[in-house]
Formats: sequence, C-alpha cells, structure tokens
Amino acid sequence: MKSASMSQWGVSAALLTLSNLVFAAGPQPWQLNMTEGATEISHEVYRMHMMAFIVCCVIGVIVFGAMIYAMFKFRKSKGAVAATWSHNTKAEIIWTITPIVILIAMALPATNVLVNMAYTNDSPMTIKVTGYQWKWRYDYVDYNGANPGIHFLSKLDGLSDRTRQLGSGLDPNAVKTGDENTYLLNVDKPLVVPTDVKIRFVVTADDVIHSWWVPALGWKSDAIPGIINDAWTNIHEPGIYRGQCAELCGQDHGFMPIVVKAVPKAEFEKWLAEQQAADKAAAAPTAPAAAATGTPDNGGHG
Ligand SMILES: [Cu+2]
Repeated sequence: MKSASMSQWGVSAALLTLSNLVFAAGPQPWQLNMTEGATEISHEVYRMHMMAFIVCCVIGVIVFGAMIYAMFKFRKSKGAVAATWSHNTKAEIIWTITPIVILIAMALPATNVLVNMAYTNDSPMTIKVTGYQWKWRYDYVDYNGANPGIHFLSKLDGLSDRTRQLGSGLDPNAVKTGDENTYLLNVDKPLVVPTDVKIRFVVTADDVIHSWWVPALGWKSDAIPGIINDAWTNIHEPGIYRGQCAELCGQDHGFMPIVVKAVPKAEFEKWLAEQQAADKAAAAPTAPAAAATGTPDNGGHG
C-alpha cells in the first residue's frame, strides 16, 4: 500500500513536470495549480476545477479522517473485537444517496460551461485552422461580415528547428524569446487575433488527426480530416499564448507548436491591412502574365 501511494506521488510529480513543460508560456516554474488562462471560458473552467478540487479535498479529509480514527481507536491491541453484522440498510442508503447528490451538484454547473463552450454563434470573427504534418494553416474567413482573404502557414521557428536536428550541437536552453525558453514552442508566423472580440474557430485537418491546443484559451479541439469542429474564444489580455499539437500525429508531432498573439483591436486591424497590402503586392507581378495569356483577371477577392 505504501509503495503504491509512493508511485502515485511519482506519477503526479512527473505529470506536474510535464504540464510545466507544456504550459511554458502561462504558468510559472513550480506552479502547482492549473493556469487560469486568458479567456471567459478558461476562467469558468478554472472555477469548475477549483470547485471539484475542494469537493475532493473535503471528501478526502472526511474519509481518511474516519479511517485513521477507526484504525487507532478500535485497534486489536486495545482489545477491540470485530463486529459480526454484515448489513446496515441505513448506512447503504446514505452512502449511495450522498455521492449521487454530490455528482449532480457538480454536473449542473459543469454542463452549463459545456453548453457555453459550444455556443459559437454571434462571433464577429471566424478563423479556420487546418492541421498538416507538421504545421498549421490559418485562414481568416470572416471579420465583421467580410472575408479578409488572409491565410498563411505557421510552423516551427528556424532556431528550434536547427537545434532539434540530431547532432546539431546547439543548446535547447539557448532558444529564448526574451527571458522565456521557447525551444519547440515558437513559430515562424504566429496567429494574430484581436482582444475583446468573440472569435469562432473552425478546426479541421488535411492528412491525419491533430489537435489544436492553447491551454490559456481553456479548450482544445481535435483537428480531423473531413470533419469540422468548432469552438470559440474571447481573449481579454493582450499577450502571447503558446500551445502545441495535442494528438500524436506522426514522427514530428512534438515539433508543431502554436502561437497566438492577441493584440488590441486597432493594432489587429492595422496588421490585417498590412497583410492584405503584402498579398496584393505579391499578386501584382502575375497580372501582366495573366493578361498576356488572355486569362480574364477577375481580381480575386479582397
Ligand atoms: Cu499534429
């Protein structure tokens, strides 16, 4: 029994270390509790987590307290003799009804959060996320009723990519963004989103199953070829939120991070205009060629 509980502690410690690695952007080193995240949903999830945690602690104290009390109070060396009855209807009713009541009390608010999570309507912005082996594609599909026409691929940053190569001789601890170690957690082109805007994400994949996970947003969504999952977020704090693919998707699964950069609305609109201008400039030289071959140029969509 003792060794079993020791190994449980070992597993918990390993999981904590793992979660520290995964959540590198949000929580601080040695932080034990879950991060509160940066969105309404993540705050609700955090509240649910704390409620369940406190309920578990109270139950743990009561059950282990009763066990320890009984073991010392009624021990053999004090002359205790085991009772011979084997059935107590009243006790059985109590220990059946009590957990049911506790479960229902926990399930009701949790269901509310799930319903809220699923409500992706009334989003002025939609971003399509597509998983590929091993990068993400982002399409800005809708912003205030218009299609911004922006899309790009986002993949592991060059320094992490060079460092990860076998025998590169480069130090993973030297891959930093400011003070933060961002080895395998940085991308060449982050997903830029506005703060205080409800954003619908539609998530799919092109080859195998991936999963788009940014812990600070409070949810993760499987990216499955042929299926579109949706979720939403509304980030209030400008900042950089990091995540990773959370579905074992192939040999480079560990090398497809996600970076979401949340900026104030005005800054986002400026960024969007710059992207559109850059796209237009890149498309411009092809126009004469299209005209020369007689292909009607319908100008694309803005
Ligand atoms: Cu993946």
